[in-house]
Amino acid sequence: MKQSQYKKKFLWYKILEPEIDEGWKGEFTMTKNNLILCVSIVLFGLLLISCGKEPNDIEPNPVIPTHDQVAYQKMEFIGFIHFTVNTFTDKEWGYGDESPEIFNPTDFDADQWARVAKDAGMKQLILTAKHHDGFCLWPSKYTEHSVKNSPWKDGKGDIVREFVDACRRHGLKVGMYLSPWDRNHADYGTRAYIEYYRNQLKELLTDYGEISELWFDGANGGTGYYGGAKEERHIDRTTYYRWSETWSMIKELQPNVLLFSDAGPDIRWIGNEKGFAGKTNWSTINNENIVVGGADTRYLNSGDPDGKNWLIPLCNTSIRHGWFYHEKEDNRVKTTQQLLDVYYKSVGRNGVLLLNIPPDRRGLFHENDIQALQEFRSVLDETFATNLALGKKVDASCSKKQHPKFSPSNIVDENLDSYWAAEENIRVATLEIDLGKPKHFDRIMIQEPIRFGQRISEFDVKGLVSGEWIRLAKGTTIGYKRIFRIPPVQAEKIELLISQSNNTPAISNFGLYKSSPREKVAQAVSMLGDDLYSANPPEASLEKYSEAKTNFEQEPDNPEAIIWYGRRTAYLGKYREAIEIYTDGIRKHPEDARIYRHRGHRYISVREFDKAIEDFEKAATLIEGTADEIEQDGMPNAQNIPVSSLHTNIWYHLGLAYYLENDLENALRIYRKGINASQNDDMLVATTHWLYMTLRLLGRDDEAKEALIPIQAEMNVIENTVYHKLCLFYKGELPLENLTDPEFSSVMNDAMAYGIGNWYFANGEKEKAKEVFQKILDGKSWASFGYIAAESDFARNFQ
Ligand code: FUL
Repeated sequence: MKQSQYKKKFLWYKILEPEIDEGWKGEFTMTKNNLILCVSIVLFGLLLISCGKEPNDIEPNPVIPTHDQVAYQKMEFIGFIHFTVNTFTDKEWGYGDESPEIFNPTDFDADQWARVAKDAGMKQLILTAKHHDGFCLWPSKYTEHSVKNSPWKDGKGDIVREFVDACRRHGLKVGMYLSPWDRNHADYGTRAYIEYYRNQLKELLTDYGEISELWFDGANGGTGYYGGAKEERHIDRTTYYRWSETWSMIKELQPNVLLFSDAGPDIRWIGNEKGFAGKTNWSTINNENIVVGGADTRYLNSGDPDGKNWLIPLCNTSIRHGWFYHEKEDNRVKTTQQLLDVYYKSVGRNGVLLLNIPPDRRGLFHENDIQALQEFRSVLDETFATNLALGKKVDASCSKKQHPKFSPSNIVDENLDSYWAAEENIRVATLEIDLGKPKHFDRIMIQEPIRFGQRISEFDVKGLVSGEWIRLAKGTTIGYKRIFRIPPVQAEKIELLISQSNNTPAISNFGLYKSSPREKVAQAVSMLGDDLYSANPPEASLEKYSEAKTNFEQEPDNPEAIIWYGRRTAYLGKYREAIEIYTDGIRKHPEDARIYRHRGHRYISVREFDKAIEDFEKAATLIEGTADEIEQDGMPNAQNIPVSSLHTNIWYHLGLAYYLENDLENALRIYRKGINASQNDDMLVATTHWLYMTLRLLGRDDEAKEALIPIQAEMNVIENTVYHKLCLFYKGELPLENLTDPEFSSVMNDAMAYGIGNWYFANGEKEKAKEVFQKILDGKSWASFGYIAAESDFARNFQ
């Protein structure tokens, strides 16, 4: 029974009460009706006794959030506004000598900020009342370095006031960023500055109504104007600011304000400016030894299961590359997909997302930023519109006291206050949701009732798919909210298996969703800064993938099954997932060179060349002294004859990874090994082609020529005809016109085009090379080696 129904029952009793009293007041005769009434009263009394009063909540953990912290976490999404003289100087960090004269927004409108933020779903805005340059957006009486000496509104304006008023009009909470580092102030570095800083805090906390958050940044870059001294001033981060005194002073002025810094005391930095929380993310942490501006960012990123302090993990990032507005970034606003990615890695990992939108020189959010925000919001709303688990039947391995207050069905009522809890002293439990019939979904959302602390540290989600239970997700922490993006699946039952927790496990909500068709997952970011998405795979690849997946599920420890599952996943364009499959495989078979070789290949696809090199070097050590073996082809050639082997593939891809990193000496060393290991003409022409180009780029033209000697027009090349032709062209045995063959697939064309472009480049014809590379980049096959090489060269030479 749901908690709400349970409550209704007690209400009913209360309604009955006065009527019963009325009955006793009147003259009593034992009529049939009265008898029924008496019996009912007795029975009802017995029922009440048997029910007892509502049981207490579960025992809270030793470390729990305050009421205000829970409310803060529930906001989920808030906004940051970086606005100051930097907006007008095109800088990220002002030196501190900027004249207030330059601060003059032409069309300032704080209502526009608040309106856009509100529509995007933000619940609070934080403004840089003062950034590192020291310029104050309010007319502070403690400095002349402020709006009061700017031409804006003839020095009579107050950005902070207008900001606060606009937020209140739109129902947004207000936060302030007051940079501790002040590159303008003459006293920075002395005790007098701390006095100044505290006075400014007092102004902000007394003159502008309720402030919900104060943001204490940890940056100190040393140099600055410092009242004209123009020198470098470093402070001792552990002692200089005397934070605990400042924080106590603040809490006296406004007890409910929440304080952010690396060390809290209420909200902590997540440790990076991408806005990504760790997959394991505890809200608990030990802040005693955290130094503001000098923290271990990995510790901040994951929190600490043994932490004695509850600090809300705050994930801050900017919608643009910089924190302040720069016109040159107008077309580099984060895309909807990038914003969604940030959302899933922040809110979806027990964090609060703080997204910065920098106003431009008009004093307005730029149109491109607004558009990105609006689309982001609408996609998110679409994805989470329908919870497929809502109201479904839920069973649990056990529920505390078998009482409705802890009923498993509370997890599918979308009510954050109700929750399911296991029996006391139980740490391992299972919840099963019956969806009634198979449902399509690709997002899983889980929430813990964090007011009792964060408890769960290991869990699995399984789905009953075509009669078989398969794992859909696996995680460590949950916290306030955990969201998984999984490959689309159709399941009719779901199991949440909690295998580790530090106290009685409890869940407040569970949701399943089908993402908006406008959501995509970027597989990689190109070297030119673009998100790379995979196209929809053909039906045939999906079928083969399903087969490989089934095989893997039947034999999850079989290395062949792992490799094929990874390969088939990669053929769908899901390189990230493939990498995870191999990573899991490496955990099971750390000495199997093949799995490193395949993972390395996919690291190349997603532009993580360092990791690729590491994998191939490891594979190379593992194959030392072993006999080579033929590798089956995932996409067989016309004659269905596999042409590559494990050893040659390791050399070939390792050489390529070095080549892409422009580490040509190492590429050369490896390609020579590849040539030695080649046992057929296909591998020989392919490796020779890359070897030749490497030598040309190194300016070793004679050796390059020599490398081509074994390549003849008559060879038994089955698959790598492109490389064969290119080598003949390099040799001067085939004219350029004969190279472009319309029958080649685009992947092959990229390889061909890259060879030609690079040949131009090595010959000093840079413009022609650039043109060819650009053509490749205009195409869509971003995972082909020709494309990746063109991208790498283009980024290095022409950007
Ligand atoms: C950093 C600062 O240095 C940046 O300018 C920005 O304010 C960011 C939010 O914090 O530490």
